[in-house]
Amino acid sequence: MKVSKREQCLQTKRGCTPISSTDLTMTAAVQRCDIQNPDKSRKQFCQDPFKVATACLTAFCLILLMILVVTSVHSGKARSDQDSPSSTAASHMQKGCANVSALTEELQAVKKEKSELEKERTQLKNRIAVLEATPAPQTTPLPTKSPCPEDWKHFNGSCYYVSEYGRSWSDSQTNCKRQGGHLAIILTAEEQTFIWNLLPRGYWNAFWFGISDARVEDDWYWVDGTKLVGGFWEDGEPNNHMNEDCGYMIKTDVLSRVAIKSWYDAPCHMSLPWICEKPVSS
Ligand SMILES: *[C@@H]1O[C@H](CO)[C@@H](O)[C@H](O)[C@H]1NC(C)=O
Ligand SMILES: *[C@@H]1O[C@H](CO)[C@@H](O)[C@H](O)[C@H]1NC(C)=O
Ligand SMILES: [Ca+2]
Repeated sequence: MKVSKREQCLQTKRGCTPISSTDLTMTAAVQRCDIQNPDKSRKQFCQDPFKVATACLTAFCLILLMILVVTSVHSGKARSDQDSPSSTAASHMQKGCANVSALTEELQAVKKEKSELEKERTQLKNRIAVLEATPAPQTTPLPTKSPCPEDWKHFNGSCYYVSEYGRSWSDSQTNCKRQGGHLAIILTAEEQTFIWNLLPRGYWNAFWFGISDARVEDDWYWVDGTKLVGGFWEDGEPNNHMNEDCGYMIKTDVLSRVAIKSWYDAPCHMSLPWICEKPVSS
């Protein structure tokens, strides 16, 4: 329905004067009270429009204040609620950062160690390669390989052999010659001891060696024609007890007997094991 300008004007004139042209709700309220309560409302409401506005504003202000208070309290509470987790999170972050730097340092240390170990590994590999390149036969067979044939023992440039069965002194010498040697010629205590240590112990284990006085009694000569000087005779030997012209040495079960007092003279036809000697690799 269209309200004419005149009618509007009349209504406005009849009612209260509007506070402002924009305050339409107020105008409407004023118009309503005009209709419903023409006397009382008009006096309370419309006669004092400024009071109403003040009340409205005050209420509005109070509401605003309340809203403000409530929101501020809410947000404050929320902030305080958030505060502790956020602060712990921050500390966690700090710790994490510290941990990260610590771990980075550790990682670098590990990397350094790794490179050093790799260096060491390559060095060791090189050493192994060098060792493998050098002829191994030089190192291993030396201790095992004797300059002497099997069953012969080496000492000071000579090889020594102890027979396992008996022959006469001259047959023993023949046997040694056939093997490229002679009955043992013993010139030093060391040589005597070395040979003696090769011999097995027994009740009266006797072994021919290269000495004889068959040509002239009590004139002892080695098989190579050189004259005996000294010797390692047992006390009281040689005694030519039964025309004994050949020399042997004993190694008995008596532990107190010694190598350098082990020579005896005996009949040359006796069958005894013997000791051969020959130079190294002749
Ligand atoms: C770093 O992390 C380890 C576990 O990964 C933890 O035990 C240690 O307490 C942490 N250190 C810091 C400073 O956060
Ligand atoms: C080793 O042999 C040499 C030459 O035959 C000799 O002069 C030396 O006395 C011997 N040494 C020993 C300990 O028998
Ligand atoms: Ca004799």
